[in-house]
Amino acid sequence: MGNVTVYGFPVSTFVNIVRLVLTEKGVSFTFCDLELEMGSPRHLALHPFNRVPILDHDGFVLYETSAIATYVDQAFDGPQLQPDDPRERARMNRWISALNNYYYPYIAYHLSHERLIYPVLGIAPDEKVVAAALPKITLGLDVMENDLDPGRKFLVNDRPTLADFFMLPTMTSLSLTPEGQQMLRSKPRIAACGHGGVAERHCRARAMVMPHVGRPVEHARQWVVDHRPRY
Ligand SMILES: N[C@@H](CCC(=O)N[C@@H](CS)C(=O)NCC(=O)O)C(=O)O
Repeated sequence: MGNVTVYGFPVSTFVNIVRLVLTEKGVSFTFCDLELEMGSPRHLALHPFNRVPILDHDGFVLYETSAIATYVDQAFDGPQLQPDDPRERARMNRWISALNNYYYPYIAYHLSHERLIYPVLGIAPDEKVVAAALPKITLGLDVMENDLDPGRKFLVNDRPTLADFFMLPTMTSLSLTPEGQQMLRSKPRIAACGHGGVAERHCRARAMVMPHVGRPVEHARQWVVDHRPRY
C-alpha cells in the first residue's frame, strides 16, 4: 500500500472528498493540516494554484480532486468506485462535473461561507450573495431529486461510486445552513439516500466536518477579497 499523506485543511469540501474515498477504499493515510501554512512556499511547492487537497503516495505528489480520486480508485485494492459500464461511468462523471461547476460554487462559496465560515471570523454575511445563490441551489436540488429513482440509495447505480463521495461533503455543508435545512425538507428522495449518497457515509462526512464548525478558518479572510462575488 505504501505511505499516503493528504494535505489540506480539515473543513475543506474537496479535502473531505479525498478522505472519504480513501476511507471507502480501506487505505490508511496521514492527514497534514495546512491551515496555518496556506499560501506558504511549502504549500505552493505542493500545489501551484494555492488550493487543497494534495495527495502524496510514496513520493508521487498529485493535486486536483478528480485526478486524486480516480488515481486512488485505480491504485489501491478495495471496492471499485468507477463503474465499468460506459453509460454509468458517464453519469458518474457528469455528477462530478456538475458538483464542481454548479453545486460546490453556490452551496460552498456562496452560501456556506457566508453562513458558517465568515461570521466566525467576525465578517458579516453578504445577504446579496446568499440571495443570488439560493435559486441556483434550488435548481441543483430539483435536478438531483428528479434524477433519483425512489429507493435508490446512490447517485448512479446500486453501489457507491465516486459521484457519491464528490457530492457528500457539499451536501453536508448545505445541511448545516438554515436555508439548506429548509430546502432539503421538500426533497424526500435526497433525504432518503442520505443527501446525495448514503446515510452511513453521510454520517462519516458529517463526523469530519462537525468538529470544525464554529472554529475560525483564518485564511478564509482572503476569500472575501479573492472569491466573494460582488453584486
Ligand atoms: N479544482 C480543485 C479545487 C480545490 C479547491 O477549491 N479547494 C478549496 C478548499 S475546498 C481551497 O483550496 N480553498 C483555499 C483557497 O481558495 O484559498 C480540486 O478539484 O481539487
